[in-house]
Amino acid sequence: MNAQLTPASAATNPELDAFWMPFTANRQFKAGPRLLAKAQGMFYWTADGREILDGVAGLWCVNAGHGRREITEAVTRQLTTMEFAPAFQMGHPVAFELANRLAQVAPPGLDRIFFTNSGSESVDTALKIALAYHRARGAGERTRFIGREKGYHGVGFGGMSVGGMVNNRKAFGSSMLPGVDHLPHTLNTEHNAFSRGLPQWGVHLADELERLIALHDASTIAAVIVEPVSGSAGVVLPPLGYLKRLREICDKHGILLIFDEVITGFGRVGKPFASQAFDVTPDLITTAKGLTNGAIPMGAVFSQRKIYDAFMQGPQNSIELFHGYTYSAHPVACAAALATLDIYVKEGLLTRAASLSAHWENAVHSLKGLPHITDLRNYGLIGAVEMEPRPGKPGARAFDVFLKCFERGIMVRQTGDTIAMSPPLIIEPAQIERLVETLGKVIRETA
Ligand code: PXG
Repeated sequence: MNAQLTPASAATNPELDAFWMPFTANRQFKAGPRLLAKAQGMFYWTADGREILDGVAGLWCVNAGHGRREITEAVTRQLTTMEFAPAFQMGHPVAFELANRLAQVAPPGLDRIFFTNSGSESVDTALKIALAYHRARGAGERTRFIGREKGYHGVGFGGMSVGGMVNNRKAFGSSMLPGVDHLPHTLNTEHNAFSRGLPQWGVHLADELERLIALHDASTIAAVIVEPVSGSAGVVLPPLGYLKRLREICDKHGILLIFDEVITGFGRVGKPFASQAFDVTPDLITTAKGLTNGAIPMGAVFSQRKIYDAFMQGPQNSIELFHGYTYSAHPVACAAALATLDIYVKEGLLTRAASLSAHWENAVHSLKGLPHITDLRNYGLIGAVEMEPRPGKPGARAFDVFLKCFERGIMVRQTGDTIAMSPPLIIEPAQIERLVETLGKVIRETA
């Protein structure tokens, strides 16, 4: 670690200038940087040696905890054997092995896997597959997408367009996909504040899809894309029965249903995928993050076999889908994902959140009554604390809580006036206590 990059000297440190940081208040950060230098298990350590309990699995990705030796070894082995191989008109065994393994944990029927390098790429890939699928079946006029307010589907032009987080859209003017409409979001603190688990109220919000279909006509709509549980917008849960209702409406009108499981995939909600937890099977699932435990960038789109099969026509030597990335099925990423899956299966991590969720729920809801808390939400190993905004300063209160939490040795996420938590799935009950108690103390102090 470069000694010059310590927080004490960083305020005027020109070494911090060149990195244009993503989704970050660059000037605020560079005036008082929060530098992480090391990680193991449930913890990070800062550049100046402080231990930080990881309450967000990095960014919802390090599900098996940090520093997993098996992943390091698999990556090292693959790098020394073959660091790269093209996946265009060529193949390598690790990619096929990984796809087969993923097909085994996928919800029924979603056993055709397209590899990408991130959640954003997975989303753009799924949207393109949806368009091309309809076209391949003679329904090329199905070009519209329906997303949802507060949805987050990454930052590509496709994902941004179907997404519904205003700040992620407004600087980019009209440069959105045409023909996109949005369902209303399902966050309602008037009816559902302090719900434990899924909110009871709001299944009727799915019927808004019928309204949008009536407006645009089903024959123009390719797909509906939603996160089963949205994370980035501050943890928005589906009301009981809501996702099933969406599925029914899509089926009725021949519209594909895409679940964006970039955060819910790989055990976050107590089953391998949220699709299984909610017992709703979409046509396409987008994933990334937990796929490789965050160790190497990788994403994957899970497709119903019927969709893949619809492409397998025409001359044998013609390319069926004109889409892919240089690093699709990168061998090192594949090796990381295989080692990650081994850990998940061996340690029962794809379902561990289910056994911890009652404890987690009680811990999160123990914060009820603290100053300025307007809602608490939880599902699987996801939790959110919603705070009343300071007058005229949206986001300021939760940002202060986030900063102070870091000083006190826990890492949480702030979005708007919501604090979100999504710890590694290896978290122990005593660490849940520590996380939530520290957060509670900070909230009291910040009041
Ligand atoms: N879809 C969903 C549902 C996501 O949550 C993406 C797509 C994009 O993935 P990439 O790999 O392109 O970033 C995401 C990303 C947060 C947070 O704190 C969430 C994400 C990213 C960064 C922060 O909630 N999700």
